[in-house]
Amino acid sequence: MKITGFELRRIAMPLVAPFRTSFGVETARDVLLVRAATPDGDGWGECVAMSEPLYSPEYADGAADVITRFLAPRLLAAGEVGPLDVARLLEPVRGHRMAKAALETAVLDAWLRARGESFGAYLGAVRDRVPAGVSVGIMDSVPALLDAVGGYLEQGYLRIKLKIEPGWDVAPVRAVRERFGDDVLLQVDANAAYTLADARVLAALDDFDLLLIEQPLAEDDLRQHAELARLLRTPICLDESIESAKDAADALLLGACRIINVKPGRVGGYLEARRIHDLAQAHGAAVWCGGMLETGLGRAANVALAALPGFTLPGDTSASDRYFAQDVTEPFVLANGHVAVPAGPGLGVEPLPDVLASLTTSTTWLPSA
Ligand code: NPQ
Ligand code: MG
Repeated sequence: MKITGFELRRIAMPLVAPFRTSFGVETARDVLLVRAATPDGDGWGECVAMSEPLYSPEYADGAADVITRFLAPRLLAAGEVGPLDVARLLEPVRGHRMAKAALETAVLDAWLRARGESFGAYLGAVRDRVPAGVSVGIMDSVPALLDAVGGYLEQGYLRIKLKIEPGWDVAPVRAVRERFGDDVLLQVDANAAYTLADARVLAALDDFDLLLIEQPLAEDDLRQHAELARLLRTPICLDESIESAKDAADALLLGACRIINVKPGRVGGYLEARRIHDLAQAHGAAVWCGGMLETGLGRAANVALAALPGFTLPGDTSASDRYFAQDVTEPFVLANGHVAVPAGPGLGVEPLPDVLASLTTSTTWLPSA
């Protein structure tokens, strides 16, 4: 497949409510979209980097720069490029996995659309819908949190994830358990806000029958996570620490985690994400699909990935309206707590042209030479 050019498009999406984590508060999602243009049609990829480097070292302006100057030129100079070629062609450039993932996804989408095959079919999905979890931000008060969780449970979400940080951990978890009972699937995510010196607070969470504790310690604290795991009954799940299938193998064999949050952007794309799925399955470890406040484009691919057989826990694959009043595609909706896996070619969804135009803040065309 010959790529005639890439279009980089920045869009600004207001959030329905501020989303607070241990690293900051977001009120809008600043998204970098990549469109791969080919003679057989277009493909879309969404870069999940935030506007600031707070979740990981990548950020949207940096991703746009590295794509423009170093990544897109390698693909545009390569002649015939298929989805399996992208990672190899980009491998000489260190890091920048979210930027690489956006390009690979755009190429894969164009290639699958041309073949009439869906993301789910290509990746190996075995379900036509996936159970939906929801990530609940840090709130100003416990009553406000209970209102938010109650609303999500009423909508049908099948699993609740509470964002935690030092000072907002045991009390909110206890309050949610007391109000909503022991049957709610409940887990927490610290986004690396603790150190091993906080082991006693984290061990206090063992009383609440959580599915997992996500990324309690810093991203490069693999050994410390293994040590913490020996002090807790609750399984540790890693998110930020896992940037590749190699990292996943190291973490599982070290005992640093028993569960992995798979985010395709963080690990360099859907093909590497599938390798982590395969590796975890062989190891008997559970994986689930994380979320980065994706638009319908990124959400479509995530939902397809979450339909693979080893994704045995509900993911952060929420409905579009968890984050956005207006999505760039037809919205993903909850039906009995599940989200449908798109069945059409490629991502199976397309940007709504008028909506896309109204949200766009800049467009850059990168032509092949
Ligand atoms: C996580 N996501 O699992 C992330 C972190 C996160 C759904 O909890 C803008 C863009 C704001 C990406 C806030 C969820 C974000 C973001 C949090 C990602 O750790
Ligand atoms: Mg996380």
